[in-house]
Amino acid sequence: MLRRMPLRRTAVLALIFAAFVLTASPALAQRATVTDPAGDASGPGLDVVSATVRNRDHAIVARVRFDRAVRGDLIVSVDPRGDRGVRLVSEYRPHRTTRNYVVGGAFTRRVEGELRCGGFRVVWIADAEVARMRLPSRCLQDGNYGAVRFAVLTERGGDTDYAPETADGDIGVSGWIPRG
Ligand SMILES: [Ca+2]
Repeated sequence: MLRRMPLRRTAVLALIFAAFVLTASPALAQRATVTDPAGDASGPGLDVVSATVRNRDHAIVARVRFDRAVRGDLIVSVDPRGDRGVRLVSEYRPHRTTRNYVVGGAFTRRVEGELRCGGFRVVWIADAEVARMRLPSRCLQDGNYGAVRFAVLTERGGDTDYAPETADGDIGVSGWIPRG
C-alpha cells in the first residue's frame, strides 16, 4: 500500500523539481527568442514582432514573425563565438521574385561579398506573417562552431526595424545559443 506523503514534503519536492526544470531547460532548448513591439517600424516595411533561432547540429534555423509580411529586406546576422559570422538575407517581393543569399560577416564584423551556400533556403508564409530561413551548418566556418548568437534587421530603402534592441535604442544581440 502507498503511504501518504506529508504535505510539506510534497511541496519541497515540487520546489526542487521546479528548480531543476528551470535550470535544465535553457541547455536543452538550443534556441533563443527575441521579441519586439508591433508598430515601432520606421516606414512601411517589415515590422518585426519576434524572432527565434535554433542552433541544430546540421543547420541554423531562423523563424521571424512580422506584424505584416509586406515588401522589404530581411537580414538575420549570425555570429559564432570568437569567429566571423554570416548574414542571411531575403529581399522579399510578394508580387515579384524574392532573392535569397548569404553574405560573409555578421553585424559585429561586417565583410562585403556574397557567399556560396548551396542548400540555403528561405520560405515566406505570408498568411502567417512569418519567414523561415535555414542555413546548412557547413556554410558557417565549414561547420566548425559551437554556440551562436543573432540579431535581426529589416530594410526598405533605409533601416525599418530591428531586434533585439538595447536600452539606448540601438541594435543589440541575442544570448548565446548552444549547438544541438
Ligand atoms: Ca517591431
